[in-house]
Amino acid sequence: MLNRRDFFRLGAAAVAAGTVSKVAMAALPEIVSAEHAETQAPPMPANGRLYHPVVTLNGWSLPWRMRDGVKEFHLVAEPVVREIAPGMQAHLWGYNGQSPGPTIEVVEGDRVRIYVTNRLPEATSVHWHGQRLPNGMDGVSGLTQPAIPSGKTFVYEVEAKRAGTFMYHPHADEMVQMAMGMMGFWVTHPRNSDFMRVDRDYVFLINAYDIDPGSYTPKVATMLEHNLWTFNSRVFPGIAPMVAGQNERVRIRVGNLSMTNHPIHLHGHEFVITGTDGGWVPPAARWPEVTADIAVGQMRAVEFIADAPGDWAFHCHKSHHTMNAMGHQVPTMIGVEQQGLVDKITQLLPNYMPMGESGMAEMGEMSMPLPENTLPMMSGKGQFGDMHMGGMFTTVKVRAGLKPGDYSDPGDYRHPPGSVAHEVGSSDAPVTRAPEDAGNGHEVHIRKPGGHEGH
Ligand SMILES: [Cu+2]
Repeated sequence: MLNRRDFFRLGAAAVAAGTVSKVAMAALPEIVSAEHAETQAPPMPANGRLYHPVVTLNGWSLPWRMRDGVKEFHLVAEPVVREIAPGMQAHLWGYNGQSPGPTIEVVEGDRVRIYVTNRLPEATSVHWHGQRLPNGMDGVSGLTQPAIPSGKTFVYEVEAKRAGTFMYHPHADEMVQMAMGMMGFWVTHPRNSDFMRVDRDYVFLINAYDIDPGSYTPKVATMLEHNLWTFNSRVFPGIAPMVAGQNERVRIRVGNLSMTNHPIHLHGHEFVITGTDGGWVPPAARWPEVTADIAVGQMRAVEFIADAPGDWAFHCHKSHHTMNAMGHQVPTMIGVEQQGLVDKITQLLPNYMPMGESGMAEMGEMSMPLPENTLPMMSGKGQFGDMHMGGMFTTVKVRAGLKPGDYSDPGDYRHPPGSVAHEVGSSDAPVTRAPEDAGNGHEVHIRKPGGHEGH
């Protein structure tokens, strides 16, 4: 966790490079960029109505300028280099230095003016997904406005009509621009800052990329067979943990702008769905879940009391989505002896990625050569060893005694003595056959065949 101030760079030099005249640009709000993918601690609002800011996972919120009672933001659509996880960078398109773009936070009733400068090589627009606004501010190029040409700045003016959770993304060459990472989060906080108050309020977007091992730019025509399944354009182990003090009320808001649904699963707690793109769910209509399936174009806000200390897994339940770059045409190699062949094959095919012969867990151990700028298919070390995870996986770290507003990683959970699953003395333990199978009602002890060490 780094202070957001460390990352702000006033973009005066970059502004001058655009085709908008310096005189016109001088009237625009300054351009603020983020240069790193670290989660930036949320500041309290500097002016305007009070609200309790959200924490954008591996992201940040865009500062505004207050002018004549209007909150003015400046988004810049531009090519960016995003670190997907340590060891891999992707050449994406995004906003203000990163993909996804910064989170926009306003309060119900705010008048909002958003300048959008296009530094992409093609026209774009911004659609404010889920908002009540004048039709001409809806951002659908061709339908509600001309597209924003390269080098030009357009302005959107809206009133934040409804509190809730929203997203923004282009509605111009959408397939390409969203596959390249153009999207962001928008939160309209309730006018009464105590309404639906929580202690921690996390937000992130679900997205996905198809970047061949050894390359940097997503293949934009891929519809489903992506090889990087991401939360806010990050994969495990690059996704920040969500920390919570014990017994705090936690909200996690997830928007899905990928091309398939994602059943998002939390360990160790039950949650309720308190919000969708359409608004807050009335208390009587909420039901408990441990997995929320989030369809394409949907947003879900889930809430729970973080009453169980620990490092709890939080992930997409599609097991292929908790892995990193892998070919999807790979043969199953379980049982095939290949260790001696790898070096010879690599001489012929430098990008060859051997697949496991006793399952795929060994893929995480990096004993095999990888092309440059490629993450292992699954990796991540926990305090007890390899985790064999990648993609859409992170943790909710619940600790007693965390200070409000402290979002730093508390490290590994220290388990109370005797509370961790452990090996028992013998793998030849007797197995008790169920009474109905035993015929005469007596317990029958069967030895397990082989007597191998079990996993
Ligand atoms: Cu998924």
